[in-house]
Amino acid sequence: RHLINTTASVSEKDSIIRFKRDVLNGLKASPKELQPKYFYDEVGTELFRKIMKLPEYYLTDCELDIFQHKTAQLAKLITQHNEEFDLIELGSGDGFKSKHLLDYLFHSKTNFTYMPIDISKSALEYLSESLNDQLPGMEIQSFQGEYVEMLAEACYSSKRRKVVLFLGANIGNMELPQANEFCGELQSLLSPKDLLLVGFDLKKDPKKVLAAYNDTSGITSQFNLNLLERINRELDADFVVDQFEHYPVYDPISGACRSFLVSLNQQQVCIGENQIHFQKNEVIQMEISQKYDLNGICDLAAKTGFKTVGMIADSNGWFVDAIWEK
Ligand code: AVI
Repeated sequence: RHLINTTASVSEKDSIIRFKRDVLNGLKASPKELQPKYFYDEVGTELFRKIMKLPEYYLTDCELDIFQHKTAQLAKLITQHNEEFDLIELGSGDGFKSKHLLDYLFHSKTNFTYMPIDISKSALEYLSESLNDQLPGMEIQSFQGEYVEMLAEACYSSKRRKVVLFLGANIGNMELPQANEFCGELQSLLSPKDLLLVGFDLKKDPKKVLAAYNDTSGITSQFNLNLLERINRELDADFVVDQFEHYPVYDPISGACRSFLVSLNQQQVCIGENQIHFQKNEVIQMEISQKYDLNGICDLAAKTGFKTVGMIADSNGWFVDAIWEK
């Protein structure tokens, strides 16, 4: 029987309070910043689906290539101890990559429960429904909320070995010290022999990287600007969105690809009872998409208490899924 139940971390009212607090703190800071986790309301989730289909946005195709064509290799690595396990996915989205692995495991009669965690309620609903159709009988328990909080919940309800998936180069949306801290937190929630599989986008031709965040059809620009629209919708604000312009940059040495919104004029924005002032050309830092090299990945594992047990790359060698054991 299909088991779907969703645990949510905070009430809708609390999440609005957190959103407002983070937005105001970010816009009162210098330089101004907004947190990329807030991109993913319903409109943003839909725009990100479009980004993943863009010809310039190679990341998704690369990781899909791994999940589609190296499924047996992946499955072998994660089922190595031949025990039942819980497969927890952080930031599952619509799960279209992991579905290849789920399908493989399900049809090879592996005993596991799939536990997707996502900030987006609509993505989780869509995922549960589609899995219900495609893999009827697979056990699913979903968790809506922030990664670490919900992973703690998932670990609390899991009584078996755990395999945690963190795909899509989501780790790239953290600054390096934050990624260290995050992996350390995951490590402390896991038990010896549990696994963590992390997707990393690799450093490559800088033009290729930059183009992925500067598509000619302007979807990535809309994706960034949607956060201002979301603030207008949810926090009673009055951003004039066409007074801001998307500006991405890539530094091939550090591997940091960053996106900014530039204020095209001096302007004043109200967010509820708060006023935020923008100088002409002042920027809001929106997102980092960090690119790694193999040494950086092994370093991160070692520093946070993991042993690298596998690295699977796509056929171009642009992206890797690293498998780490606690
Ligand atoms: C979700 N994350 C890994 C994407 C990335 O590539 O950093 C988000 C994104 N931002 C702009 N395009 C895609």
